[in-house]
Amino acid sequence: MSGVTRNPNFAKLAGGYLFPEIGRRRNAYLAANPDMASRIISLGIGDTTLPIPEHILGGLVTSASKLGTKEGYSGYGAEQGMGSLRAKIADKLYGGLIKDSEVFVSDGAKCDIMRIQQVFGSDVTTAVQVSEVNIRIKYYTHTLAILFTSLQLNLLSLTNFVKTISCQDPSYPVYVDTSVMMGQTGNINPDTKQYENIVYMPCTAENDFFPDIENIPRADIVYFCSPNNPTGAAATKEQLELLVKVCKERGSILVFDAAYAPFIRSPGVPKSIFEIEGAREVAIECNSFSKYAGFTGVRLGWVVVPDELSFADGSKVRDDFNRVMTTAFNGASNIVQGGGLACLDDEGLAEIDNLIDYYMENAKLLKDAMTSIGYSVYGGTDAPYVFVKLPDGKGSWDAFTEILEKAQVVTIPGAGFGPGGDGYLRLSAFAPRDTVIEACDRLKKTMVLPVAV
Ligand code: PL4
Repeated sequence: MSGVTRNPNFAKLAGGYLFPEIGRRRNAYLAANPDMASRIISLGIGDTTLPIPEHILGGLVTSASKLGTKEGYSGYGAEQGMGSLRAKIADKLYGGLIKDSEVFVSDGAKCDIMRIQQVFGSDVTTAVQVSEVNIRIKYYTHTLAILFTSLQLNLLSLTNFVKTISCQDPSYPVYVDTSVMMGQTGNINPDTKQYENIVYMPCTAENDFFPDIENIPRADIVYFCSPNNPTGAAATKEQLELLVKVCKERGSILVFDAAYAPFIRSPGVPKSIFEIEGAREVAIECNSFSKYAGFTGVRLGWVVVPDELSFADGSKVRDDFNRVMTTAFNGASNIVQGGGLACLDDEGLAEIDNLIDYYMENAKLLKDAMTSIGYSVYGGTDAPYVFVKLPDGKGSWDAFTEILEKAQVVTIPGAGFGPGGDGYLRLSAFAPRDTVIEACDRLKKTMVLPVAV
């Protein structure tokens, strides 16, 4: 045992991270039912399954090959990413709405969320209140002795959170879990399953998956993901205009996760928060090639921090993010950035469209299957996730277990994304087509509802 005190924030975390927990339960089921191993179908973790298409793969291969030549070899690169890739992202994906210098290329959106957290810091002040000190003074012949007979320190409501954060409920668990690790929150309330000092913004079928933002308390940092994981809801232009307006009025910073932007097919739905007027003074956007191009294992993402975004003292958020990137990150792999450049060629963008068409056809099959057996189903039109409403009173972890046992299909319980997700199941459309068809068939046989929900 070391003499080092454990970071108390880790003790606040309620259980393990969601996705390994899904894997643990699946493995426990298989350990008890080894004959089912070949039947398992995963509609669980949102991980891409199609191979990387030819042109994009060519970009990866070419940049790897260059490293074997004297002329093509490169070592450490700029921590912010290759100038050519930053420029191409700004041009091809933002059509000039942002500048190259505002793009920070990275190893993925999940890691960026933690790095953004490091910019905000824990900002927790702790005070120790000395409530009672009893001092007795005794006088000896040659000595004045002061004896502390009792010293009582009271730690009463001593944690004063200077910053507050807010996020959609349900949402990708990384926003909440990293906030807890950073010390931005208090403990979890066992009844509500919500952490102290997080403003939860309910997003369910009842409010069409968009929070009543004007009537929700202010927070310093607002996390918002659209198209949303897990609900699959993509916020409209009007909704995002309201979100930006409210953040601006309240002096909040919006962290906008657009990792599923390429799945948006509905006309007029924004793919970036910077399509909204005023967002440059309010928002940071994180994004990723993971779901665009099947780079979940390759690892490439980016963050946009506009020049206009500043802290209360007038200092630029961009400068502090740059400080984190240069100090704690050594740049995305040069091989991978070559793949990113190929993604943004016309041929690469066409290949990305084909990948997304394939996954969206899967989403349609899943949606149709669940609707045909009586469920109310959301998402799946502008996002690769289908969000299924369970019958009233049915917990999402129970439904997860039942489907695993009856159909050998792995899903993700909505409760894993926050208390607002209980009563729903998330189905991922990233599985291979034949397994999606088979999963639909099994779900239709085993999950049929007597009445529609
Ligand atoms: C499992 C809203 C998936 N082990 O790949 P990245 O880091 O560029 O992007 C991760 C990411 C960022 N933002 C949102 C996401 O939904 C994701 C990926 N989420 C899912 O099934 O919900 C993969 C989860 C992976 C993880 O923990 O991220």
